[in-house]
Amino acid sequence: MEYIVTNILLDKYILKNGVEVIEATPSGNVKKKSNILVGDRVLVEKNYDRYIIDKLLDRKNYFIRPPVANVDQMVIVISIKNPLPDYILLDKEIILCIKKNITPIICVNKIDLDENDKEIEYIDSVYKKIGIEVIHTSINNKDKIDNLKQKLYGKTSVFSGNSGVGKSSITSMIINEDVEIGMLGKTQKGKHTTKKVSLYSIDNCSYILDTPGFSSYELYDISHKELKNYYKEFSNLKCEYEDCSHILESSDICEVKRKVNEGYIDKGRYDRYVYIYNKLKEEYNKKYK
Ligand SMILES: Nc1nc2c(ncn2[C@@H]2O[C@H](COP(=O)(O)OP(=O)(O)O)[C@@H](O)[C@H]2O)c(=O)[nH]1
Ligand SMILES: [Mg+2]
Ligand SMILES: [Zn+2]
Repeated sequence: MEYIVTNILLDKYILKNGVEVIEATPSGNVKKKSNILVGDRVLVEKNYDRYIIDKLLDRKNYFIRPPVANVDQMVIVISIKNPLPDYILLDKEIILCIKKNITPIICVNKIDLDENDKEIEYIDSVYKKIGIEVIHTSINNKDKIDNLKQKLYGKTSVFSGNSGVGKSSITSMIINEDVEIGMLGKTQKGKHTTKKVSLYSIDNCSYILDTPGFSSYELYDISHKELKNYYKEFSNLKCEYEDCSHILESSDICEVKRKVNEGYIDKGRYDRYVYIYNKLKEEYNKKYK
């Protein structure tokens, strides 16, 4: 039978299939070959009264920090104020999602603070245009949180976004349990806590990861030269040079630059592209020069 790994406690694996929860240990073979992660799908055999993990099924994706496999969705939480949106972080998370084959959903939170905020309009117009779903939430509005909850159905999701945007508040409403609200996340610099991650089960087929986000080091695997491939609004545009970085060339020969000048591509997205490009290039030069 197939199960999903929801917790790992030393050498014990807590597995779930629908309402059934069991405890299992990996066979010697599985243990030798691979490191089982939370989120993994495994096949289990019963040997007398013990459950043995016989096989680790192929993964859709996996991460090292936090150690988790088969993430379907990332709910990227942004608040319209307190704190203001961090658009560089948002764009980086989207790049990571594309790289790891994860569906991003942008969750604009704290809309109770100002329903007509200009940030809401900006996010709606720019990000829907590049094919990303945008939803609005407030922890004071149960219908809106329920709407988000429906989007999680049947999937394994992770919440991301900077500190204070409302990740813990939203997730505790979704799972009906207290998550540390108003506390600093566990990702402060220099504090590499070894806390094991686990999956919260919302119903019998939907899960959320109990730790926010992924460390940005995953992003730094991308070379600056490839970065443009992660921008949907650049695809199908033909610049004079095929390897155009869309940065140095003039708008006579760079179609992307022309579209920015004409207002078809959002200037903010483009400026952040240049910023992230330069950061990746710095990283690259540090490594290889
Ligand atoms: N007005 C308002 N405040 C919120 C909302 N969501 C969260 N907060 C507040 O924002 C602060 C940070 O929330 P928290 O869930 O800890 O954010 P996290 O750091 O992303 O986990 C807390 O004081 C929450 O009460 C919301 O929708 N509206
Ligand atoms: Mg939190
Ligand atoms: Zn170009």
